[in-house]
Amino acid sequence: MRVIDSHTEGEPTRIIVDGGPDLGDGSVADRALRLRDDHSWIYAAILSEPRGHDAIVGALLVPPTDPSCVTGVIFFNPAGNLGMCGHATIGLTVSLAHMGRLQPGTHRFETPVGIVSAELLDRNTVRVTNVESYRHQPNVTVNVDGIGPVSGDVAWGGNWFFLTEFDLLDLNPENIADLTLAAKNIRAALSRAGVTGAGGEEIDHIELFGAPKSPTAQGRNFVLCPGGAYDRSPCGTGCSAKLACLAADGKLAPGETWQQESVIGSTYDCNFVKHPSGGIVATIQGRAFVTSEATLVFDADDPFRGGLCSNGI
Ligand code: PYC
Repeated sequence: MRVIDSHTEGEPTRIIVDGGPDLGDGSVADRALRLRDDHSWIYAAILSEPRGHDAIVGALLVPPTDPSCVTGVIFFNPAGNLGMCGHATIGLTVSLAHMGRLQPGTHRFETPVGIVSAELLDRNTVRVTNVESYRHQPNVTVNVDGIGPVSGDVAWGGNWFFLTEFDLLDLNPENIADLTLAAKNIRAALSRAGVTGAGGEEIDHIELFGAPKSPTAQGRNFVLCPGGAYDRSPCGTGCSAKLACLAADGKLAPGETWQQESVIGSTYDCNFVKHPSGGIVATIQGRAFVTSEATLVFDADDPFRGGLCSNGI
């Protein structure tokens, strides 16, 4: 299996360019379900140890159903499928350009949750226009183990997020273990309380906000992804969810720039336009760099050829 690796503002992406499973026909959403139901071995085999680690997001390219799209793409991490992925869309665009498959300009990608576009501004810089984002529920309070009551908003940015201001810990790399535990406890509290996204969908991303360190940024975040990894980048779908909440509160105007800083200090420049259905359409600009082009080998004699799960077995 041939892959190309990149990182976007610190967060890694591994794109399968050849040798991935054949998911047949149908919408990209249907084929994403087929990946989950019939080929879930791919999550650990490609992303987890010994070939990778928990933070990597994978991207499987599939033929698009919409001919205006360069490709269909299904994003996943070691815990399963993602709806959309902002950092991986930036990584995908830069990687396809690196391979000579894309030129500077605007390109469309078909994801399970809708069509997104990516403008390649230079060999590393991409501006992604996401699917519609919206706030689903404002000011939800849950009782969190080890913390007590925590209030925040539930919003859609291509994945489901719970977003909360967090002042119990500084959002810096030294606190990542404690931030991860706090975010996992918030996620468990939401699940216990039956708080979900629309249609009962699980809220699998938790986004904690604090004061920015850079004078040019408006906010800093820590994002827990499905499973146990945190996003090294400011999280494209998480920024989209954040902008939807800021727009709903009247705290950010269309076209105004919001610079979001990640827990490691990398940034995205974001803004939005209103969507006729009531939500917003966010654009996220960041940089990606190709880090390797590789062939993954699956040796029939290797007892761990299917990868290790995130708990090490
Ligand atoms: O950038 O949208 C994103 C993302 C989701 C999970 C990891 N990165």
